Amino acid sequence: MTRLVIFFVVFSVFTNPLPSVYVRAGTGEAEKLEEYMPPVPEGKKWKLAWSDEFSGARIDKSRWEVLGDWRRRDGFWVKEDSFLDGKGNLVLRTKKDNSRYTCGAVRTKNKFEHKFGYWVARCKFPKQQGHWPAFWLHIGSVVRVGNEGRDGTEIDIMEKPWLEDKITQNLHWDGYGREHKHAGKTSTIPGLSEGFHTFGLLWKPDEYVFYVDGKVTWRTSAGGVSQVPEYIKLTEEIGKWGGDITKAQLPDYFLVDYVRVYDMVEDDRVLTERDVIRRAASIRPSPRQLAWQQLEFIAFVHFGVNTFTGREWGTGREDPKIFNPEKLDTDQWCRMMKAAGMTEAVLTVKHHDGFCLWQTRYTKHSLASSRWRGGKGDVLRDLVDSCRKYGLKVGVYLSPADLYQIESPEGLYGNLSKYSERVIPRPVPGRPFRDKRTFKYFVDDYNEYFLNQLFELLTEYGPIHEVWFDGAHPKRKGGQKYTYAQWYEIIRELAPQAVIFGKGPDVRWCGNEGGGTRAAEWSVVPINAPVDKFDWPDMTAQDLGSLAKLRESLGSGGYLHWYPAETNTSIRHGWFWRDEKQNVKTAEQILDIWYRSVGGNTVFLLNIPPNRDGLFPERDSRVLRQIGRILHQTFKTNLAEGATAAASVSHGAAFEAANMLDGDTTTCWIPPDWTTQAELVITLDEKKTFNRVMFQEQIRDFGQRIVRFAVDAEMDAQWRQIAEGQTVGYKRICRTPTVTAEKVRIRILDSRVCPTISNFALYYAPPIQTIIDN
Ligand code: FUL
Repeated sequence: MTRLVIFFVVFSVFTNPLPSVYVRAGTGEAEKLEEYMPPVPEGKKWKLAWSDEFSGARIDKSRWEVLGDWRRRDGFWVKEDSFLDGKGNLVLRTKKDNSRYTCGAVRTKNKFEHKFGYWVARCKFPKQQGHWPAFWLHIGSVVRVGNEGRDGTEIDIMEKPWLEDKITQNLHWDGYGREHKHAGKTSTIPGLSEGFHTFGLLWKPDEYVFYVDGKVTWRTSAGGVSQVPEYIKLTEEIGKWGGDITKAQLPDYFLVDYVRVYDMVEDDRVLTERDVIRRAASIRPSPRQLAWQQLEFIAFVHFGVNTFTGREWGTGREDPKIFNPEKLDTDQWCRMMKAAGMTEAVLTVKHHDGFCLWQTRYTKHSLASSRWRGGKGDVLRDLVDSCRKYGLKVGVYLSPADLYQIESPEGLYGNLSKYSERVIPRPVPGRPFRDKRTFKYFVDDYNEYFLNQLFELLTEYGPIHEVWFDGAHPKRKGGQKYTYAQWYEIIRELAPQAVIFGKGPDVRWCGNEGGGTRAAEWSVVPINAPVDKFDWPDMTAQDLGSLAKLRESLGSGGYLHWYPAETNTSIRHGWFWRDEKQNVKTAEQILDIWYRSVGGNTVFLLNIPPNRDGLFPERDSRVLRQIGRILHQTFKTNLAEGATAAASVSHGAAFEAANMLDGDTTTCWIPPDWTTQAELVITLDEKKTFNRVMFQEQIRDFGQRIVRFAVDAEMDAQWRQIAEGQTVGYKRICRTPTVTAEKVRIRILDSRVCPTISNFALYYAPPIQTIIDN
């Protein structure tokens, strides 16, 4: 920051609050705060023009240029001193590097240059002398002499060279030489040196208004007010103005939670109904979400020390010696999963008790300390090998909650360790990694532990397709925070194919553990912050995605996100095997959930807990075999094979009704836009008897659109309704009375923009008992 002679410095303790308009805003951490916005004239509103919430794992190079490495005043700007902490903050570090003093600085030059509006940053100050943080605007034309500051002014929204509760705000124009002009004001604000504070500038064509924490500190038109776009600088600088750096205890940190720039715009834009509908219909799954959805029916395996104690939640104080599944046979698990028609297995590699089911390098609290196979066994390795053999995908449940790390004296959870830059994976003597990639993260001990474990799981066990983050917390300690942005980043790097479930952006928990499903299951839901800023709370309400919900959210600055549901429940009463008195659901009960979940636009994750031998118990296995047989009997023959289809209306030759019968789920029937109702008649090659009607939307390219439908069968030359329902999405399966007909009709009663159907089939499900008895 340029700092020459300060001509007139006015000291004041400020007390002049303005009438304020408040909007809700997120911060780097889960905490919410009310953000001050300057009042706007009637008919105007603030619109976000640019921002960075610093919520990722790395500085966004499309927004910022990181400065360095070069000399700056009495120190150096070096790139490594500017980074994100994974908790939503930009960190500008000041450190001593041998004999040099170094610090961080970033700017938006050539990336974001803008004029007028409201500019605000939320910052937390360093604690040591000899250097100073600043939030300022700059442009090359500041050096132009003449025309005063109108052709470019350095605008210092905040500089704090002092350790006291005092900042200074300044303007510099007409260069930095003999013609240099300056105006400034210093304000004392009690409490400023602690915690986060906001520093704002309202830049109008004829005036600057400076704010601290939403209160005006200075109003001025000095220099005539810059009329040209300028860029943002966030910097640390080392020099005597800040005191004696040799007396500072380093490193020291300047944190910035966000920078936001708002424009004042006309407030005439009310979202029309069509705007909302069009937005909703434009949201589509990512390729990994689509691949996950196509898995349909997947297995959950809760296994660990709880299996041996009979507890649902362990304590973290279990002796690893109790883990001894002598007959463990993951081939048997996989045979049963395959028999049931499942496609993936998600194992609790670490449940809340913290005991690890793989050969981790990072804790003793694992099967390496058990008697099982002399401490050499690896449940995840066995499972991965079996899954590969049986053609199943693999997922890992890695519990963020960790009671062993909370309870044990050397535990890392909430141990108040300092955040610092660490290399993932941390090398462990004698246990080299084949994968030589490394990552640097600014983390504390527990987050480092978690990232190290993710590294092991995602590089040493072949492709992992789902990473399951549970939201439950039996206990908390030390205000432990999770650096989710870093977790997500390392997962994306190491397992780009994997969806992140639960506390993460890809797959939503259905909201209950009993196999409950929604009549209307929307995969497009509103979130009240951008994806990289949202904290993924559990969504348990019945109505998540109706048009009313979307409108409400969009109207208050929200976003729409493709966030499909996974229905999870256990075949047993409880997630872990307890004993053989434990209730096991019947095939009929499981199939009921299967129809509502797989046939209701969700993926069904069914838990089967192995017993103390390490086997799926016989009672559970029998049910799995029955389910598989029933599903096979029902779905082996598509009775609509050889049928023809006609639509009341189609959007040209590429989107004819025949597409829904061609066995290709990427081709589909579509009517013209804003045809929200339509009829499709499917004529079978002969009369058929059926009781299941299945159809799918083409979600890959067109998202989810159907709001309400009915299905009719033609009997005695009359259409009779046999089913009705709400959403379709990836798949809808209607269980209908058993009817014999040659023609079936789908009536789309309401849809967003227009419906699509990519696939249609009819099946006959024989009475369950006849299959079970055979
Ligand atoms: C919950 C956990 O607390 C249970 O123990 C179980 O793992 C279930 C699937 O998720 O939140």
